[in-house]
Amino acid sequence: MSVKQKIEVFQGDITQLDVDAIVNAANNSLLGGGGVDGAIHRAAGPELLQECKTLNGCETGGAKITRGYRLKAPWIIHTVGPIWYGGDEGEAQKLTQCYESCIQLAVTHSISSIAFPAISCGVYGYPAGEAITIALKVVAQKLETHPGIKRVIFCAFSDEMANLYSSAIEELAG
Ligand code: AR6
Repeated sequence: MSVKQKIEVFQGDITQLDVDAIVNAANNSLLGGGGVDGAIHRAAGPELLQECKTLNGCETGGAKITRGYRLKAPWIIHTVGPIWYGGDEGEAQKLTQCYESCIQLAVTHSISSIAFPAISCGVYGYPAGEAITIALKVVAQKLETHPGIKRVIFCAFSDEMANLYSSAIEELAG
């Protein structure tokens, strides 16, 4: 199976997905927030916050894993994307690290299917096109070296995001 065949787009609510792990676009506290973070905490239930309180937060670009509780997904990988300050503050490097950190945790937990939201593309203001280019590049590279990951879903909330993901996937080789 080619890398391209392992990647798909889903438009809708990430909390509904039946995958081994969904990724949360969290903040440094890991104690919840708005956007996709709020949706994940609501859907997973209060046990998630209890576990998150034991994690001591997470640095930007890093990732930490918890159980999925009431979600279909048994795991949640929480990562913290960079806030967009215009592009000269290492945003691209930090966003790259987010995807790398998530894939690394997926590998160590034998996770074979994973869904990503558009990390940093909401409240944190990262330009969507640039963020999606980074997401696709890092994930495609990592899939080459980690064959245990069989399926990656990019979860778009809007039509516009879904179209951006689809075009970026189209451009992948193979
Ligand atoms: N399913 C999939 N995608 C979603 C969902 C959902 N249920 N809800 C929103 N999105 P954001 P960030 C999309 O703001 O920019 C939180 O308060 C949304 O349309 O959730 O990384 C955290 O606690 C957008 O495309 O995350 C942090 O403080 C994408 O998810 C801060 O926001 C990410 O938007 C993180 O900001």
